[in-house]
Amino acid sequence: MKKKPQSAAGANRLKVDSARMWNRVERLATLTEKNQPWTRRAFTDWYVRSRDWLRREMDALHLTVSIDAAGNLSGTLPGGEPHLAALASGSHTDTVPRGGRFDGIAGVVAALEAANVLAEHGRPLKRPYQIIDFLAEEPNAYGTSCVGSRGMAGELTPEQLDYTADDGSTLAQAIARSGGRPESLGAPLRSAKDLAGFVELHIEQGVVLEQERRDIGIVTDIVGITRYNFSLGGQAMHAGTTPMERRRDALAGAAEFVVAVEKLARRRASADAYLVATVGKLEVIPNGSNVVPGRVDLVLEARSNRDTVTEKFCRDVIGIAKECAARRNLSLDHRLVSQNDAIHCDAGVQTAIERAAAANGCSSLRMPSGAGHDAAHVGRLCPAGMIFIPCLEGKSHCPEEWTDPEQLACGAQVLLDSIVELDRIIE
Ligand code: HGY
Ligand code: MN
Ligand code: MN
Repeated sequence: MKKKPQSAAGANRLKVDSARMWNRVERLATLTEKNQPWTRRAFTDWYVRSRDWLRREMDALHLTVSIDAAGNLSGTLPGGEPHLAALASGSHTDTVPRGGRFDGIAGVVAALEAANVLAEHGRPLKRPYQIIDFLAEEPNAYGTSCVGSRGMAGELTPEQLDYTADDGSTLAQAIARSGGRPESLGAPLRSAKDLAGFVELHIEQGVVLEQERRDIGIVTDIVGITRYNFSLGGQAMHAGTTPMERRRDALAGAAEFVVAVEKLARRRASADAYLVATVGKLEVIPNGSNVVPGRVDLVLEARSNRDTVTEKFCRDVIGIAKECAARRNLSLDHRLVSQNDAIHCDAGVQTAIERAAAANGCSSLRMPSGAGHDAAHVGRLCPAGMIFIPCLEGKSHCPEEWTDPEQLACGAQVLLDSIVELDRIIE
């Protein structure tokens, strides 16, 4: 990022409206599957309704609203020099099953608030400012997470676009249903020519800021995430009449595999290589209490800030699966679902965030992200960074997820001031 000399970054005259933001958080929280708070899965009716609401909010601010080929919904506020590359902020509004009200949503609401304040002051930026709601950030019926931001970065593969959900539709069809143009995907949709910088606000989804009593996390790195589907095949049999030695129990094999994955991840995690591995999704077929499990489908994900560590871990885990299946006379299929490398956040963006936090009297801390984010993909197109705000006891991906209105307002003010600062210093 080419920058002008930094001047004293005083807190600027533009102030976010905390109550207005909180109203938007509460409005979005009503758009959820009933009796499963909070569940708004990508590509479902509730998700379509939440995007319709967001589009109306953008229209009300007279933003130029569009959906790109990857299905990302964006609103653009013109700048004083419209030919300049835009500055952008955003996140996602889809949730995990029975997730929270802030994961992704806080970033979209804060980005919208920045547009709201800028619009109220009649274009105080040189550059266009864009708010983006990225399509399907969470893993969904089509396997791949970060669908919209991967698509924007030109990272969606033909195999991922062909991935077929249980209802027989493909990811490409789901993107088209969301207003995208999957036939135009493949190359990056944006470049530094039209995107000068990107900042994403997100709840930390961890306990560091709360324990360190800091207001703002300045994200230094975002982990890479690799996801595999594994399918172990045995033989469904009567649970009462099949002696133990005659079984090919797919779930017993899967259980041994999952414990081995956990043990290996504990051994491989180290001070200089963050590594976590999880089997969070597992399906037993036919899943009857009196049937020896005939098949198990599971998803394994591994994350690290060092790509070579993830690669070796996944290779070794596949070896463990093959050995376990052979010993138990089970069949084994495995398939790579998605993979993205770790990314370093732009140093100039980190500095702008740090200065904006200081100008607002907010304490801050530089830290890595163990969660994946859309910024990890946008960061392959332009200088990108992230602002973390604390969340209660680090809880996330659960209904107990919480951040205070004051914490959200503090983060949104730092976001706005970072955007203003970047507009000033990027040449
Ligand atoms: O899974 C993640 O890291 C993100 O919350 N989708
Ligand atoms: Mn999430
Ligand atoms: Mn998220």
